[in-house]
This record gives sequence, structure tokens and C-alpha cells, in this order.
Amino acid sequence: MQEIARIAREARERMAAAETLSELDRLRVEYLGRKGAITRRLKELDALPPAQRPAAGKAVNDAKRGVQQEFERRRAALGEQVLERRMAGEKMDVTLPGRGQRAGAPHPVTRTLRRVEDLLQRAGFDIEEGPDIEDDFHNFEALNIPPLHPARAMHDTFYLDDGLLLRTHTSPVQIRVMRRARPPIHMIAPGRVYRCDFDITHSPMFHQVEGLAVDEAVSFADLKGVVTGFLRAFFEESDLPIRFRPSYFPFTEPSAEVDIRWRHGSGRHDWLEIMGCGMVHPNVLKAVGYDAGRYSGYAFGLGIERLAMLRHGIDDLRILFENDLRFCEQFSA
Ligand code: 2NL
Repeated sequence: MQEIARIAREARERMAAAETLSELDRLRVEYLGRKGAITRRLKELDALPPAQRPAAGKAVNDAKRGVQQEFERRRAALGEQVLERRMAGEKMDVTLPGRGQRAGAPHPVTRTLRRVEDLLQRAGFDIEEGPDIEDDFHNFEALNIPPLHPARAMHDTFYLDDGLLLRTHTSPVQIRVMRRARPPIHMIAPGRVYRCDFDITHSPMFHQVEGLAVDEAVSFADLKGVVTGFLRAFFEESDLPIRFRPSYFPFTEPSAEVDIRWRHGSGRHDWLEIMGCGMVHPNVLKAVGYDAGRYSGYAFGLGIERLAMLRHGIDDLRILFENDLRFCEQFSA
């Protein structure tokens, strides 16, 4: 019994002095493990005469409990120390100044799109949206572009499975609106359009805004008034010279392209084509179920990238799509 007390004291002292968790665990195995010093004494109890067993058993069990308690105490203390040391190493100064945040800014295409939407909304046009993936009827048929029409080749269409396609203009949005609503209609359809064409002046995805007005007695004079007012407001030039030049689109008759007088950096003037427009073709009105004898309408379409480039003096379309931060950051503020 004296020996067991001595072993237990020695075990507790060595555990109390253990410097690391692994050292402590080695001591646990040495004393309390399957073949440990104290475990061995427990097994030896069977060999004692029955009369001595209760007292000896109590002594070994007390010794074992004492060593176990010291083990737990030391393990907790060392665990705390490890944590303390780690926290001291990971300490940071929360009072240091931060790196700061730079403000983001809308992309010039987005800014131009918002500006066009804002001006036309104030002129009484509602904003309407539709799917980027369209079918042949909404993108072509209803717009007076039958299957073998040469305009189809000009559109460089991306075709998908099941007769679907990526819309080549936002006109299908107008078709959808006209099919579910009756005149009067005053709407614009802003959004992404797609054409299989990529070079210095063409991107396979670009943005367009189309406008449409349909009512009784809508005239080309109305179209000229709205387009002229819009362009003068957009370019902030109240006497901006504007020219309507006869043209052709399958979905309008008559049709016109709109030119503005543009002063180049050199000071020289030029007529610059800026948008297309015309009176909605009777076949389009019929395709959406309107009485073409009672109703008339005008429509126009313009490209947003083109306007953004003119407004910001950008000479290469491609930088609008590269998202180079050195370019984009110039539009914050
Ligand atoms: C351009 C020319 C244009 C239209 C778009 C249109 C839509 C319907 C009916 C009739 Cl639903 N016309 N849209 C009309 C004339 C020109 O766009 O150069 N766009 C960039």
C-alpha cells in the first residue's frame, strides 16, 4: 500500500510538471494504460488473500482516481496554454486603418441605356421586356420577314435547337405586347440582342432600344417630332441638325434612317447615321390581329453601344466588352 501511494505521488508530480500535451499523454499510458504501473497493481489484487483485498483494492482505486484527476487538471491547463499561445501569435491590431474601398460605377453602356430609357419614359413610353431566346414567329414572321426573305441572311442569326433562336432585335417584345394589348400603345423595348458577327465594329451581343407607338391617326409627323426631341435632349443640343433619309426595313413603310450633324475632333462636320425608323408596315399590324385600316403606328430602333461611344468619345467598340478596370474606373463619379 505504501508502494502504490508512492507510485501515485510520483505519477501526479510528473504529470503536474509535463510541458506538453503529448508528454502528458505518454505519462497517462505509463501509469493508467493497459500495461501501466497502476493498472498492473489493480490486476495483482486477485493474488492477495481475501482478507486483505478490500483495503488494498480501496488504496489502488484511490491512487488511480487521484492520478486520473491530476491528468485531467493538467490536460485542461496545457490546453489553455496552447490556446493562449496561438491567440498571442494571431493577435491583430484592430485599430490599424483599413485599405479603403473604391466606389463602383455603372458601365458606360448601362449609363447610356438608362439615359435613353429615362428620356423616352418622360416622353410617355412604357418600358417593356421580353425573352432573349425567341421563336421564328416573333423574331421574323410577324415582322413581315417570311422564310426566304433576304433580310434573314442579313441578320446573322444564332439558331438554337427546336426552331428557337437568339433574338436579333428587340422587335419581338413589341410583337408580344401588341398581341396581348389593344391600342393605344406607347412602349420601348430595351435589351440585349445577338448577331453572329464579330469584328472592330460588331459584337455578337449588343444593346438596342426600340420604340413603338400605335393608335388611330398616328403619323410620320409624330415620329419626326418624338425622334427629333429625343435626339436633341440626348445630345444636349437644342438646335442639333437632324435629317430623315429614305431607307428600307421589311417591318416599316415608309422607312427612314436618321442622321445627325456631328462635329469631329478636327472641327469638320459630317452627317452621322444614328438610328432607323418608319411607319409600322400594315402586314405587322395584321400579324398581331390589329385592324390596319383603323390603326397606324411608327417604330424606331437604335443601338446603345454606338450612342455610348459617341457620348464618351470611345473609338473602339471592343473596349466596351473587355471590362478592363482601367477603362471602367474612368466612369465612376
Ligand atoms: C435600326 C432600325 C428599326 C424598327 C426598328 C419595328 C418594330 C416593330 C414594327 C416595326 Cl414591332 N418596326 N422596329 C423599325 C424601324 C427601324 O431599327 O437601325 N436599329 C438599330
